[in-house]
Amino acid sequence: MIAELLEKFGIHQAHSGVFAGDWITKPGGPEFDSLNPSDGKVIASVMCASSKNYEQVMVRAGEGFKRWREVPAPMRGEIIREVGIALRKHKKDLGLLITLETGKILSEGQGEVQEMIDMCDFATGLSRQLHGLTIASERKDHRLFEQWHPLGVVGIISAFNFPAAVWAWNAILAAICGDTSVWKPSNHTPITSIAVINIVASVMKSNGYGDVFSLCISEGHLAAEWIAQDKRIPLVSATGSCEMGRVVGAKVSQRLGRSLLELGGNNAAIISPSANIDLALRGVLFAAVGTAGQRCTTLRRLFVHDSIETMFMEKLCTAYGSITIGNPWEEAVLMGPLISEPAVEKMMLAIEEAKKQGGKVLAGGNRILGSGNFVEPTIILASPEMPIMQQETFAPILYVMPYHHLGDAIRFNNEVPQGLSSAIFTDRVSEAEQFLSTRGSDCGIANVNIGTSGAEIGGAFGGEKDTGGGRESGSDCWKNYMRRQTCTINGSDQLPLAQGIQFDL
Ligand code: UN1
Repeated sequence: MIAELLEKFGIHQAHSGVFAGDWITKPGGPEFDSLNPSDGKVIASVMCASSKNYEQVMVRAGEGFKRWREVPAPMRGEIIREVGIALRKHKKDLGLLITLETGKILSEGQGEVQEMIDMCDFATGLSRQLHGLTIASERKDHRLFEQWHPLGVVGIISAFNFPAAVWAWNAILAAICGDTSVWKPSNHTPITSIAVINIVASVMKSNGYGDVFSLCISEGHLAAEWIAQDKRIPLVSATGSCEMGRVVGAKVSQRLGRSLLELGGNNAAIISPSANIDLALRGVLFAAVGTAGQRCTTLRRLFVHDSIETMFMEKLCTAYGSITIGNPWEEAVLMGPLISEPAVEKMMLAIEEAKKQGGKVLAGGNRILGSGNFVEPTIILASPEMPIMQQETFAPILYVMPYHHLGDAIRFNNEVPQGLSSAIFTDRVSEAEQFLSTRGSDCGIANVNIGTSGAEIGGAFGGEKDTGGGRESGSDCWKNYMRRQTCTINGSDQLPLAQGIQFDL
């Protein structure tokens, strides 16, 4: 089954992890294995880039940029439309591969490919809308306007949990904008990145632009460092932990490059006494347990009004007890494994630490013995003052806290370093509005009667504070991938100066 799936993507036992318009068949770096988190077995191995191979990638990406930027944007859109069609054809298999390598359930694996397809459709439409403003000039017969030009080679550093969709947010938008990109994926999910490149490269090649999307898998973080330090890369988009973002952001800003950071979240939801309880339960369950708690948007903190706390928590604990945990390839399974053994250890350490700080485990709390990185989804009764509340543990741990005044719950929501996603469940307009007001949630995403995760691609995605401030995917995020040029044309035979300055001889 696995061998057949790999065969469909042309992946053999040891595949090159370096694509520079073509696969570099024998790259100079070491080889490593991608492990199936459900059983610890090797899926396939990958050959890494040496610094010399990285140079080859950058040279091709740079040359590719010079040709690609000349293609009119709507024509680029036509080609990206074909990429979307190819992804539709491979949706089932690519989704299965994502499930295999990340451990996310079947439906989420398919959803991730859908997110890529949505990006292609969005970008195709956008290809006719990369427009700038015309601004009234203060000078007679002058025309003041903005135009947007392609930026160059964009660096993309992505995480294991969305090994394909987050690449698409960045690479597809970058391509529509006339940029080429070099991708350093997570070393937990190299096979998915090879499959993605295989799908898109065949479309790009048949259109004569095979070097728009490149890939550089390295030993450890090496390629991320190469990208962060590389002056030829005007924009580095990085998704991952706050620690990673601090290092990458500092390196990129040191050379005065731009970075687009989408880092950790520590997302909260508030359950008001007026909430539709069934809806809130379903929203909380998907946000806290979906993807085994390994989304940056995962619900980590829950503030429940004290008047409904006992009832709500009973229902939630019952629901947790009925989650089917197991091999994500099986239809009925709702929660697969964590990505790695160290991830399980981190979760167990966090639970121990929470207990020391006064937390009480209400559900779950254990690893599941046997092969694979399986754990029980966990609920811990906590209080906002516990230091562990400030930190993101990338695992299905939900801290629950009662509140009395909505103002307090909003304050707790905001009193963490991260600022990605937030939600309130309420049927009272005044509560929803308070949550969305300037005194409300300080996060980049604020939802009403929807959980914290599962954003559509049409909106701008990202968050404030330690989440890094970047915005990716929909809305006007394309502007990140272009350079803005302000132009003034004097159509008169006079030379009036702005601000009324006189400078005559
Ligand atoms: C991430 O976890 O890095 O909103 C991205 C969501 C998904 C994207 C998550 N569309 O949960």
